[in-house]
Amino acid sequence: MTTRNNKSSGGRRPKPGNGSEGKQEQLAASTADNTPRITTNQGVQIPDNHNSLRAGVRGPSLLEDFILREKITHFDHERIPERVVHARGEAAHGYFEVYRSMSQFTSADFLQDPSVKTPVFVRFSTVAGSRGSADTVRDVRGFAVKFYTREGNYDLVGNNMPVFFIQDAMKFPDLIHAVKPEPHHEMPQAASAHDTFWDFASLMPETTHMLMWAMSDRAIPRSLRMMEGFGVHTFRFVNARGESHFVKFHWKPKLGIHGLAWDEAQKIAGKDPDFHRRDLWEAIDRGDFPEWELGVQMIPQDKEHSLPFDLLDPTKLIPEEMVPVQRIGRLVLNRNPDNFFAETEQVAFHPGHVVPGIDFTNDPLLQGRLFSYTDTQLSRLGGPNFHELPINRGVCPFHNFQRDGMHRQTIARGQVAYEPHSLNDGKEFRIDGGSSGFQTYPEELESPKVRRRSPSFDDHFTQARLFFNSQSVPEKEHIVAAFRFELSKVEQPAIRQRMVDNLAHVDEKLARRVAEPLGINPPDARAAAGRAGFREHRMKLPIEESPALRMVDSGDGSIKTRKVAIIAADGIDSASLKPIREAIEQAGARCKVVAARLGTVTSASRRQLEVDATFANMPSVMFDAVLVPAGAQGAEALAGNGDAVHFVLEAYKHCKAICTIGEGVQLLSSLGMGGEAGVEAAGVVVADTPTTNLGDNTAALKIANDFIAAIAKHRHWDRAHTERVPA
Ligand code: HDD
Repeated sequence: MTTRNNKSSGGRRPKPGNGSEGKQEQLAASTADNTPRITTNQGVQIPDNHNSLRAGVRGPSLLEDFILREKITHFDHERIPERVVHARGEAAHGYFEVYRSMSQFTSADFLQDPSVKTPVFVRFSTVAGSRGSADTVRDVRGFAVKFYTREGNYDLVGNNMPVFFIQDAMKFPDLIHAVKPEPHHEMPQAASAHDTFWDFASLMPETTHMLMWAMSDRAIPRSLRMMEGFGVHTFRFVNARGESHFVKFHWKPKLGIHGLAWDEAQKIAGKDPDFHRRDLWEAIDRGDFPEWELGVQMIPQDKEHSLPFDLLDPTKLIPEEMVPVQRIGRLVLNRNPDNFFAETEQVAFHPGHVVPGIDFTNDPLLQGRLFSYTDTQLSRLGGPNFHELPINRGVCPFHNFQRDGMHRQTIARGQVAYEPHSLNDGKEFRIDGGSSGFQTYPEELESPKVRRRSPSFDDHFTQARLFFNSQSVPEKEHIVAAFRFELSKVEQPAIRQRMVDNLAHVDEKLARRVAEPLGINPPDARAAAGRAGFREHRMKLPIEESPALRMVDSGDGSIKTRKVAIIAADGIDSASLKPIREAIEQAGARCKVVAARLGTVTSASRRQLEVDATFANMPSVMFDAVLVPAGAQGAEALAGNGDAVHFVLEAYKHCKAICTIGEGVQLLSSLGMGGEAGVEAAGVVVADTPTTNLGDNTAALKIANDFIAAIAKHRHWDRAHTERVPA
């Protein structure tokens, strides 16, 4: 192997001058390419990589064979423990730039100068599943950002939901034991729909707010590029004068916040378990760099108690209508990793990796996290020197007197490894305070030690209600359906009952509807109130709804990077298809021609159209929209092909934009509802074949624009008659 310094196998190396090259150059020094020669790890050339050394061609292998021994030994030890949570993940390199100096609020170096681009490495993850589990399971998504700043690494280790299940780190092992596969038979994989999770959740009403999020479409994102991120806890900004503001961090995706249909998510888990990973990789690879804006909600130190809930309680969010989110910078992901293990697997995040100007609060969940993340790397990465791994190294120098340990790489020179000392160059060296470096905010604390929850954390339902009330009608329906699905998988009726009893404190009707198909009694709010752990002091919020908590209508209305399937068969009309395809591609969508088999299809005018995928290898669940071309013979062939019909019907069921041109409408009539129900449904564009041969493609553009508008809505959740389409 030789080290290398440019070409990337997956993504694109950023052009010089974009700011993230400092980290890239550092990584390049540790990066190796394949060469035409192979050697042992000691550099001795290996002449034969097929045969072990043996006593005679049919004799036993010899222990002497150091080449075989080294190869097998290395292989035997290739695996490291997967992360105890967030095991399944994918990551990318990029940069962050601040829009304006935030010096009024924080001295953090990377938030001062808009001309500075700070390199970042971002890892997304699911929480409960193992490393090989499917991407589209119902779960929280991790959103961890490592900023390689000039003053040290800063990690913002957040999720795609702004609250958490529990209030105190003491309960984290219990929560995770409950959600992970059950210990006796290790089922189910990557799913919360089982007894132990809901047993725990129903006995811990503080989970209620987060459960509402986890049952919403936020838990089944369409793409990692289309989800929000949150720091969850309240952190602290501290400026150069030592003044503090409480701060909540948000990541706002440029492409909007979009979810999958649950049936779609489940099918994708089988059809393409790497759906999110692939989507992220491919987008970056073709130059569609994902972007988020960093938002902050800030509250001055002396206004700590001005809100009707406790800022230290991680089961609460600050509604944006109460404290607006200020967008202060931009995150761009522009390069795929070169090696999954070396980068994505070995990256070690830690909420305790902070830089001067950012500090913690006393949130008891955060406080526990500050211990856990270094600790877990010790068993995961095999010792205390994981900061020396290329992906974890800062871009600024580091120096201290920590020494040795497994896999130490730095060769620290000199006689002294302690402080104070005088033996280095004869001068006395001593660190004894001072105003530079990381200064902990000197918060005053005077209270007795107690092992008790603050009463200000007691209200477990008001914000859960706010979340539910804030959803659009289809989003509420999805929450009801998700609760029903999950609880229907719970074998113990008592657990189902306890859960719906709790839900009655969020919304009576929600609880009743969830309970209906579950074979249990109607919800009993009073029973819930009588149970241990139940608290409801009902904070007074100045708002009843927070529109910012909805997903519908988010984003900039563009269709950039949406995937459109053009389904095809011999005899389609390629002339009318061409301008429509061009228009939607120009608007940023990515089209693929899908047919019964690979190769080409022949249009009615004898043109050859390249086929990108088949109905079997890229079913409708891999796309956001479907375009059915005109052409009598083509439409007939498609309507006679069960896979093609299923493709369109499934897209219809999953509320995706559908456009049929001319005779292509035949596929919709297969809905079997008689009449025009499908044709008139929301998000379905039915167009006559435009007469492009007259050189006037105004009609084609009108069809394209209608289709673009339908795709931009992402999914038409209020579409009628979807229940008539078999899943
Ligand atoms: Fe955690 C990983 C996010 C609570 C203990 N956590 C981990 C990752 C993310 C989060 C995104 C994956 C990082 C990566 O990609 O490598 N965790 C959160 C959020 C929490 C949270 C947003 C609540 C607001 N976590 C939490 C608690 C504890 C942990 C309360 C323990 C007391 N988390 C861990 C861990 C992990 C981890 C065991 C597993 C792998 C790792 O740290 O590096 O230490």
